[in-house]
Amino acid sequence: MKRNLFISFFASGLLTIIFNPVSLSQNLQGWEASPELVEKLSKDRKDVNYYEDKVLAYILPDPLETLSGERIRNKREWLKYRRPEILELFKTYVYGRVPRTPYSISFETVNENKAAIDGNATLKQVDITIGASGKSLVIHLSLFTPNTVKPAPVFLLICNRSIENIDPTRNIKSEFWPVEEAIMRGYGMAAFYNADVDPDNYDEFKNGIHGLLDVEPRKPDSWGTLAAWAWGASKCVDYLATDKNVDKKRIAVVGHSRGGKAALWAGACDERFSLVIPNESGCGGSALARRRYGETIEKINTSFPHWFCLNYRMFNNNEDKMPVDMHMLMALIAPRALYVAAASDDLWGDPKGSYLSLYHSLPVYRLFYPDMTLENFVPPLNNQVISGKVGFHIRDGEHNLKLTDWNFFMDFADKVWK
Ligand code: GTR
Repeated sequence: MKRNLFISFFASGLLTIIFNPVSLSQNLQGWEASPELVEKLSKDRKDVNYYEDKVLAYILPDPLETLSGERIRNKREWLKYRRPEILELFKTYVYGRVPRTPYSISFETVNENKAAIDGNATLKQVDITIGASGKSLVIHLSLFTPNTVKPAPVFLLICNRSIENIDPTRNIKSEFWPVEEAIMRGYGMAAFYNADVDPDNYDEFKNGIHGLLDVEPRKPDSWGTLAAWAWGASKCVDYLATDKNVDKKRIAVVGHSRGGKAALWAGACDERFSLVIPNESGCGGSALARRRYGETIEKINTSFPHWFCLNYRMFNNNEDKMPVDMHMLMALIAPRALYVAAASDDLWGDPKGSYLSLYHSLPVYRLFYPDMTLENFVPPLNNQVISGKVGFHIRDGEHNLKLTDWNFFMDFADKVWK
């Protein structure tokens, strides 16, 4: 058996990862990208790397060493010094900072049905109205809670797909938000549509919540659209925490792809989320940027100039200069629960880089739970791995959020929440 990963601590405190290009055999140790798929995708996009052996050696910043070179030795030091420092780095260089503009917030239940889902659930549709600068916007939150479990743990989905995917009437049922299945398992399901908070296009930040709160001229670290969606998820928790049907100690934030990036950032910023689930969130989400595998910072900043703060562009083709990488974003979730999911055909989103982020967040998790361990290779397809407060699966097939993924999320929640 070949080892594909060596980890060594240098005197500088930098965590060094050196990849050996020899591949692991598929079934012996874990998942690897299908060579046929790699060939096919590489033919279509010559400018994108999908070959594992072309991933160059890289050095990850050490989550346990402060910018001034001090070693973090325990959870107290982590929470006091390094966690706030890393959070600031992500605000400054990646997602941007929420402006301090004052705003009003109010909640109105516009529809309530205590006999939803064949009498098994209560549906509430709540308008969350945000007011500022003489303008207002409404986040339409839908919430189903099981009638047999009160208060119920709840999954909040940041919906980045079309609004039919979160149909509160349940005339349209989508695997993207499988309410019926969750209710049967004793979980509540909440969702909001990301565009209620901020439209997903480059509009010079004139619309959505930016149009209300960005009263000062924008700066290189002003928030982008992903941070706006994450903020919207927090406004939903402001409401959920007031609802007697909801167990406010057990609220998860879930997102897929761009919604997954926002979910991860929401989880980092808002400690009221006790479980954070980025599904196939790839570049700017769960995947280590320094691998430059699939989508890269330069590509994402070009295609989606509104997602991140301007400072993030400094790292276009310059990933090694970033003071953070995504393992540090995951570390911000500790000691809370974190579940990372990937899909085998989604090489654009770098499944392996997503798993490695989780793996390299463990030194921080171990400050809280010393026994947590993970293998240093991606688990086999459709196998959930759980260690303490973290979990991972890679599902076979396309880039999507499916019932299979949700079932794994609920299996994980069963363990960490119950
Ligand atoms: C892609 C984008 C990814 C991912 C995806 C999605 O086009 O490059 O980063 O966010 O969209 O949201 O489905």
